[in-house]
Amino acid sequence: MRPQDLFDDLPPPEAAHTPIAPGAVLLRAGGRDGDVALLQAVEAVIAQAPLRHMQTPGGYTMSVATTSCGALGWVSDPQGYRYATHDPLSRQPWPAMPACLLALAQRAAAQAGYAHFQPEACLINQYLPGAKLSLHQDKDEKDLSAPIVSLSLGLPAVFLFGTPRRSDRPQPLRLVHGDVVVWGGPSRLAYHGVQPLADGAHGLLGRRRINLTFRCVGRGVV
Ligand code: MD3
Ligand code: FE
Repeated sequence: MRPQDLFDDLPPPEAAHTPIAPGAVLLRAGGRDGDVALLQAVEAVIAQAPLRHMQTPGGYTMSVATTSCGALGWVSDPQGYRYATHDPLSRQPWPAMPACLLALAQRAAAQAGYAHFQPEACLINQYLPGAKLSLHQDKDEKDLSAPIVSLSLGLPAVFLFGTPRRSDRPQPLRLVHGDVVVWGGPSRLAYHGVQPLADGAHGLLGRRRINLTFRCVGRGVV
């Protein structure tokens, strides 16, 4: 047996930390350690602030179900998109951001070169088979110098990422359970979306995908 055969099961080292676009870094399995604690933390948030299908200002109902934790949560209704301190369903403050989730986001941001990442908001998106997210930019945040950190859990999805020009053709990227992406610099205002989720069954989450995005909203609320 050749010595390198011993390592055939491992991904090449560069796979753990892959630049995918200017300012965007993929950390494969960046969220996989502590799986169960992370999932319990997400489920605890959802128990307090249930997932719901928000209305868009354009009059559509999103196929993705959303909720939030942290000092601010993302809200969409016929009046527009915004960040709010309270959950409009319960009229209570959003649940606090669980420490294990904040720690994961801060560790990922630091690995990608962003020290002192202090997100006030964590948006939780749930995709059941068929759910999708149309191409959009995230620009409701005042602080565009901070990256957005995303964590994918459950079923794999085909993520589409373009550039800050809507007319540039987006590139597909398969995101799987445990993938963490730090979207900063020139990628912060890139157009992006998610193709309709393919059906399947994930060992821990079942027939769904959950995506967490950690955001610095930048309105001096914390
Ligand atoms: C690139 N969520 O919630 S996560 C969203 O999978 C959103 O649920 C997707 O887009 C999801 O707004 C994508 C990856 C992501 C999130 C924000 C970005 C990529 C981004 C902001 C700028 C550039
Ligand atoms: Fe987005």
